[in-house]
Amino acid sequence: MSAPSGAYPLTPEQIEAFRRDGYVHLRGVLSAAELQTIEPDYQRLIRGEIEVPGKDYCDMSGDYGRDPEDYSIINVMLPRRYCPALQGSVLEQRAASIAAQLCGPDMVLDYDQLLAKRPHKPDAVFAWHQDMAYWPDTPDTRTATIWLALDDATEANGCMRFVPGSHREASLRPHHPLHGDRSVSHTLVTEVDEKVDRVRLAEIARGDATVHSERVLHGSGGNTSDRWRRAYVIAFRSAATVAEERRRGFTHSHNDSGLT
Ligand SMILES: O=C(O)CCC(=O)C(=O)O
Repeated sequence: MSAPSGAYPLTPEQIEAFRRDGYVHLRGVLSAAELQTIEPDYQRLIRGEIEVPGKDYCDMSGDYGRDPEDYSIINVMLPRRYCPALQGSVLEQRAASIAAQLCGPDMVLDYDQLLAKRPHKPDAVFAWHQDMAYWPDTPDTRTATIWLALDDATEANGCMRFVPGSHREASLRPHHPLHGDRSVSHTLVTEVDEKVDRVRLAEIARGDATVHSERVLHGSGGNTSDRWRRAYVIAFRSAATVAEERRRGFTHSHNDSGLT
């Protein structure tokens, strides 16, 4: 058997879908065998068996005060920092290949994140938002965020949902902190009116990924099923943008002193 390749060649139709809709669904980004190379570390991180300091281990649906046993959306920020064994994984290689084809050869890994919804958690809702609302304003905003499904993601367990084309709106929508104050919870939320905004569910299989841009409206519903909904997120931005973020002290850690 040949060694796993880091490349994931995209079709012109997939590149066009990303440009038109602000996101694209890619099938079979990792095989069953490749998923098994990252899953044990993923599990150790979400179970709290690898130390993740402060607010980088939190609940994206609740406030920072929640007991970890009660987290509905377990969020691990920057897993590759706290678990260096993940660095250079086949997922990182595929994600880099995808990002370069969608956004250009100067894309570099900006941050990674694990988002695991526990079964039977109807409140595991990831609020509607545009990623750019979370980030500093920089001249070059190009972003490819790879969202890999470790479980089949369905409406019942809280798959991603998007408003296709919303990345082309003239300005970002207004966002406000979900729990009133960013020191209480990192989460921001904006309004989506499902009577006006056309919402599309991204029901995808284990090993598939969606890739979204920095401005497309997205979020996800609660988990009413008896299964986990686990995702591994890796975001790529231009080398110049990442350098500018770091210059401003912005690392995507929830422990950064200034949150935006
Ligand atoms: O996993 C989710 O439900 C939301 C993820 C998300 O908003 C993101 O990766 O930008």
